[in-house]
Amino acid sequence: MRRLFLAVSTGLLAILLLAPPAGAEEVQGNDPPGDVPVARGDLTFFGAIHGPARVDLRVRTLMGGNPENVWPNRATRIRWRLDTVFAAPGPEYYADIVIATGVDTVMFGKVRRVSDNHLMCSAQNHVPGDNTVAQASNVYRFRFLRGCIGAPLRFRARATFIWDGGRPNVGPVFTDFAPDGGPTAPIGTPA
Ligand SMILES: [Ca+2]
Repeated sequence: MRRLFLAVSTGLLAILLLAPPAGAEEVQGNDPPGDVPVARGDLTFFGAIHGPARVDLRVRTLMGGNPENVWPNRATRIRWRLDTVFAAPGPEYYADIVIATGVDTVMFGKVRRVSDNHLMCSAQNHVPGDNTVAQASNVYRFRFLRGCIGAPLRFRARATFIWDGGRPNVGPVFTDFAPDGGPTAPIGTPA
């Protein structure tokens, strides 16, 4: 069983790290380990792909795990800040990976418009569809239709891991940015 699980897990990881499709533009980079004191909230890599149909966002962390099992609360999240109107300061959209607790704890991906917090698109772990969210080992991926962020010609992206160590909104919160200096260069329109 252990060997089977490992094979499945490795296969999923390979899918998560696939090269961008033809006609897609990708920006990626590394982030230093150890710049926040929580290994599971410590970004070491980010990659954002602007594909012909979808935006594909991936991060790696120093230590991985299924958020449904290892994230402490609903305030802890991976937050992508997506800038689609460069003349206006700040991001126009957030693409978040979060957990929600009902009968079970479930990982969700949610795209929200910053101006009014409107939910543009969502995805649920293990549920196939136009928009998907997935985790394998220490890779976290959120993939969604371009229309979820208004189908811009270009966007700039910045990943954030927000780790809330205590009860939500109580106690220390550790935030790791990638890139550190600000959002990426514009990621161009698909060919
Ligand atoms: Ca880091």
